[in-house]
Amino acid sequence: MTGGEAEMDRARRLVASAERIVVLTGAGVSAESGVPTFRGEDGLWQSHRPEELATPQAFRRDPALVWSWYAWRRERVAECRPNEGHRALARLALLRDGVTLVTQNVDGLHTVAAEEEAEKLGVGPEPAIPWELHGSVFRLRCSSCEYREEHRVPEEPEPVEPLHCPECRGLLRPDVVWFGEMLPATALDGAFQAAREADLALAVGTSAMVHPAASVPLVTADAGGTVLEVNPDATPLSRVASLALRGPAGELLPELLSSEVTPQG
Ligand code: BJW
Ligand code: ZN
Repeated sequence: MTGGEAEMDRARRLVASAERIVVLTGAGVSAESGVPTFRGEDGLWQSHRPEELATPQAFRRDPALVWSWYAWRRERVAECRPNEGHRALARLALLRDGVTLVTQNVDGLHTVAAEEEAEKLGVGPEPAIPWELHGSVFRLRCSSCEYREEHRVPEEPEPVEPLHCPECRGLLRPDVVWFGEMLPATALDGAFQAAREADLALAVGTSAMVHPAASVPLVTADAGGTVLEVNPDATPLSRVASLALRGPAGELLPELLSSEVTPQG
């Protein structure tokens, strides 16, 4: 057995022996679907400054700039499909009890995978729908009131200026979480409760730089659980991880989870 095979074998045993698993994903899980990451060599932050685009101050300063950047990303993401990594995680959550998916991604690809894999298995998708800690580019919310709406890519080109709220005429904005903003309370509570109860945290494709999301696996570790990382590169989580599988999630997750996600009998 090579080093890589021995590690995969250990990782598979960790998954098999865990009663409750919390999975935290980041942009890397969608990289093989064609969604750009944030901090890598080809990441979005190489060509865009986060503080000019992903803060409430940026939106107040130049709403049209922020609006059009998200319209561009929404169009790009709408063309992407879940990869084998999303699908393996969806099947894990659908076929085993005690699995909670938590994502920082705003691309909705875990939900598409949940719906498509659930349909193949003839079950409901709910157990594989993730807690979305940073929102979704496919929803808008009002910057002044509580109004929210679904927002798919329109047939016509997107307007270049933000739309207005039908209830209060305030500016609509993407329903994502910018730096300095609170995360949605229900998702945050769901994620951290799962993290406290889990005996295994699987951290996939996240640089683990952005808190509080990056604390999810740390909470599991603090409660005595094990952390398993899937990422081509080391991250701040690597020091608490019992094991790291180094490589792309779209290849490693199906291998890691194959015995879990193949329906028996
Ligand atoms: C692969 C791969 C392959 C490649 N397979 N892997 C504690 C300490 C210091 C600062 C803070 C702290 N707590 C809070 C803060 C402040 C701040 C923060 O964390 N700052 C740090 C950056 C220093 N946090 C916040 O502001 C948060 N809010 C908050 O704390 O509110 C509290 C509050 C209290 C009281 C009043 C008010 C507020 C909010 C954070 C919101 C983050 N938003 C963004 C944008 C979302 C919308 C959008 O998409 O535009 O979320 S930023 C961006 O980073 C996005 C991501 O979800 C997030 C994480 O990035 P992720 O997913 O890890 O991606 P990358 O690109 O960083 O990494 C990709 C990884 O994949 C790499 O490791 C690759 O190696 C790997 N990879 N290919 C597997 N094929
Ligand atoms: Zn409003």
